[in-house]
Amino acid sequence: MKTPRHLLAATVLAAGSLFLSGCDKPAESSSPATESTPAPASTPAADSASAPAANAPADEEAVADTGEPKVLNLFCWSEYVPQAVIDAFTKQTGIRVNVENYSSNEEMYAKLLSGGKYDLIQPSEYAVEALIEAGQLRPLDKSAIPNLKNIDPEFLDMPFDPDNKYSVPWMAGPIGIVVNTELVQDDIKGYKDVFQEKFRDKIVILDDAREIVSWAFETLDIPINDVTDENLAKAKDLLAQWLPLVKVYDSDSPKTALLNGDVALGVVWNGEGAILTAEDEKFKWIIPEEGTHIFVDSLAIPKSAEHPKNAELFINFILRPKISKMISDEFPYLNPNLAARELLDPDALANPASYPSKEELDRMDTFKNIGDKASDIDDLVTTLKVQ
Ligand code: N2P
Repeated sequence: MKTPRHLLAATVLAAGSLFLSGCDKPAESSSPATESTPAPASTPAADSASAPAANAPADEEAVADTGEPKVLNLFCWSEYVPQAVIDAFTKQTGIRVNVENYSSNEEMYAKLLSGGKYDLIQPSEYAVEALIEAGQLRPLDKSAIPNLKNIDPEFLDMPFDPDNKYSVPWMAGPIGIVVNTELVQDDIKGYKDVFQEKFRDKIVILDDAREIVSWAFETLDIPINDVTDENLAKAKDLLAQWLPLVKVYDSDSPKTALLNGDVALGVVWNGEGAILTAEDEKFKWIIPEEGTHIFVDSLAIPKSAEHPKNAELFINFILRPKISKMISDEFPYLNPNLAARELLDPDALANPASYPSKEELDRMDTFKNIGDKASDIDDLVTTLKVQ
């Protein structure tokens, strides 16, 4: 039976050198991380940073002083890194974390290559692949990340980053459908059931061009990485029917429109689906029968990072079982940290949105870097959205 690793092992690295055209020319303007997360008043002084906080909510493992200025510029997906985890890190290390969020890999890639100064980023598998090909990542010092041992071997040594030279898995999961069964009585099985005229203005979907096109490909039985002009033209015809039906595009918190009752159906990240189904049993999670893919999001350090050792300290910190559990408790994606999973509530582990069955995983593909075809996808969806 296939597992995520086997699925990924079956993929072939794409040859494209650009992730999104137009992003290859670094500009003068930079996008520094915001300083919206000042150190709390109780932040320990630099010389006491190696002492664990007295009331730390997590492991009491000692923390080394990296010798770098006490700053970490973190550029991460929205709704993915709990503030409590950042606060615990600052409390234990004295390192202030500046957080800037993004809503797509393409946004992250463009800002990084435009000169953004970030110490740690959170790319998905195809973005890791693109960044490695572009020479934008810094090799990890594994001796600073002993907690890597906690990660499920199935999520290590994946084809997008053999031997985890540059990246450490954060969370993973598929995209799926959420239905408010109080508002929709139909038996929804796949995308074709969601995108129907009768559900016009009752649908929320991710605001992510690569995702949206992949759903059309899956419906048309086209491999999700086979992004040719011909296949994009086929997808365009289908998306021209689908997208006018959508009420809300939201990659940050698609659950909100469903919780508010603004919409009745969604195509969302698995963590969002898990929150909804745990919140109210009227929400049902469905793996689309046409197919879906599994994303594997990682932490990685840009080549241009000014505080790479602080970044490695953060990576090792979040790999602690209790810290990783804090992440899962707030953002219930598929956690590849086996030591953390042992600490999770049985209900959390039984949530089918967070943890798909082997049979479901068996059918999931993964995105690969498609080079400058990414800009064709972006253009296609942008055009159709304003129709
Ligand atoms: C979290 C977004 C998940 C990213 N808000 C999926 N690659």
